[in-house]
Amino acid sequence: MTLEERLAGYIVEGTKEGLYADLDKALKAYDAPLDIINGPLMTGMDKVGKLFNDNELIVAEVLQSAEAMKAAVAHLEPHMEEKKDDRGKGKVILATVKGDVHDIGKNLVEIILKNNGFSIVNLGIKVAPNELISAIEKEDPDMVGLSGLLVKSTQQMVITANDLRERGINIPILVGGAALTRRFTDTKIAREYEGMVLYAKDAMNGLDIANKLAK
Ligand code: B1M
Repeated sequence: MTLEERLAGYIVEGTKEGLYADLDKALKAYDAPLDIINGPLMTGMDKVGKLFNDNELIVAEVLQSAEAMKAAVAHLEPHMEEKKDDRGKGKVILATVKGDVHDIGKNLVEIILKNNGFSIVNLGIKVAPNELISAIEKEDPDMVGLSGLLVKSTQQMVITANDLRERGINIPILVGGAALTRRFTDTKIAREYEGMVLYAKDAMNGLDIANKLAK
């Protein structure tokens, strides 16, 4: 088996045995740690999603895959280049929306933004609009980042945007997650909001957008 196949395999099998040694090999073989995440590890996660969809995996097994993915990302994080001369680009509040527990993508966004000069307040998962509003009023962030992977989470983002607008909040909102599209963002979420709503297809795209806003 190739290194790529083994790395994807750890995620599919939900095992950490051998994972760290192979990640260290990958760190030498790849240009950047993020390429390992976006490459073989995501290939493994996509396979998990397909197997789960076809009823070939149960939730408990997917949870183990998620644990393996989190362990891999945690192992790679210290190797990500930190742009130390680039501090103080602004504060971002991150949350997975109400009703949704998926947080691997959101936490990846946190790592990438943090390593590129943003200060992050991560509210965690299943964050209701009122919780988000309280945090915005307390923290006074420059941007809010919402994540959600379920189809119903896209609707929850519409509700959240509406609640923020009703509260008079209009800071930029960055949205991302597998079930979301740019079209849905522009036609459904942005319509409910006064300020900007920006769609990010992945964490790096989220960084590009945050960087543009910080200028
Ligand atoms: Co769930 N799950 N899950 N799951 N799960 C999906 C999303 C699903 C597509 C699987 C499938 O059926 N094929 C499906 C959703 C169906 C739908 O609505 N369309 C699904 C389902 C059905 C469910 C449950 C309902 C299952 C059940 O209980 N019967 C349940 C829901 C619970 C709930 O939320 N209320 C559930 C539970 C779980 C676990 C807990 C077991 C686990 C999550 C563990 C965790 O996150 N701590 C889990 C997992 C792991 C998945 C899959 C397999 C992988 C998700 C993942 O972590 N990907 C997923 C299938 C899939 O996506 N292939 C699936 C890796 C991660 C890095 O990618 O989060 O997409 P992702 O982030 C990407 C981009 O989306 C983007 O950047 C990242 C890449 O750089 N991005 C942002 C994300 N957020 C962003 C925010 C931004 C910017 C970019 O700015 C703020």
